[in-house]
Amino acid sequence: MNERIVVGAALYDDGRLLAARRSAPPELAGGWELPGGKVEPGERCEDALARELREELGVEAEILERVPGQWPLAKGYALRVYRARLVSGVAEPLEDHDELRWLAPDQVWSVPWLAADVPAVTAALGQP
Ligand code: 9L3
Ligand code: MG
Repeated sequence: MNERIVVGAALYDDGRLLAARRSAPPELAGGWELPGGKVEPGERCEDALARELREELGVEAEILERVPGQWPLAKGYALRVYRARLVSGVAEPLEDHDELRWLAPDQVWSVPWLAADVPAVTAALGQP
């Protein structure tokens, strides 16, 4: 069976974690997520994530280690998360998001994360 994988980034800069508010689709709009997207056929997860961060945020990021675990999404997809480090660029909501926030450690739970992202963020925080 084909694995339908969505990759998300626990993207850090200066100790802060990036949260992105979705603007689409309607059922997810307003929810906050770790930015990322679908892995294309034949694409490495790390390459897909770097591509998505370029497309969605306009930044270059170094993709670091995978956060252990995998979390179910709609339509048979599963979310995998990698820690990542901002290398260059200023993150902007170019695609699929209408707001970004860099969250200090004590602010991480100040946004309403999408349900699927709550366990993923929890797991990502477990690896400081
Ligand atoms: N999704 C959930 N949490 C995330 C990401 C990156 C994606 N952190 C869900 C939203 C969509 C699906 O995965 O239903 C595909 O994501 P995208 O390609 O629309 O970003
Ligand atoms: Mg996306």
